[in-house]
Amino acid sequence: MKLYGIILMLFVFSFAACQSQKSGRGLDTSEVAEFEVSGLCGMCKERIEAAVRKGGGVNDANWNKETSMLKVTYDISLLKEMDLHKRIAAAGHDTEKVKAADKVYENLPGCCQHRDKDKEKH
Ligand SMILES: [Cu+2]
Repeated sequence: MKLYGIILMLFVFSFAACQSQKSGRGLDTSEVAEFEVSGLCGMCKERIEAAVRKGGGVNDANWNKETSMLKVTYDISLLKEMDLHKRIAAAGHDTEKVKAADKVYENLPGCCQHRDKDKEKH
């Protein structure tokens, strides 16, 4: 009975070792998040992608101007999805979950002011 237990444990350990080898570098903690971020032009794209990378933990970021969808590959051992939203909002862009502060938003170049423009017609 004891021998059976030892064999079972050996089996479990070798299975775990095999699993961690598969991912290449130990436990794989990369995760992909995809959500909507307001923006208008190529400058917005650069700003959004730079903002989400700022501070590290992000391996890849790509914002699509046509669909307004941002796809981010990030390390879940370092960041939560909400952190991504906060970083983008801090740069003046609204996301599905976090809105940018008005002060930051108003400092964006005119062509990047993605909210309702009617209230500020010159
Ligand atoms: Cu822009």
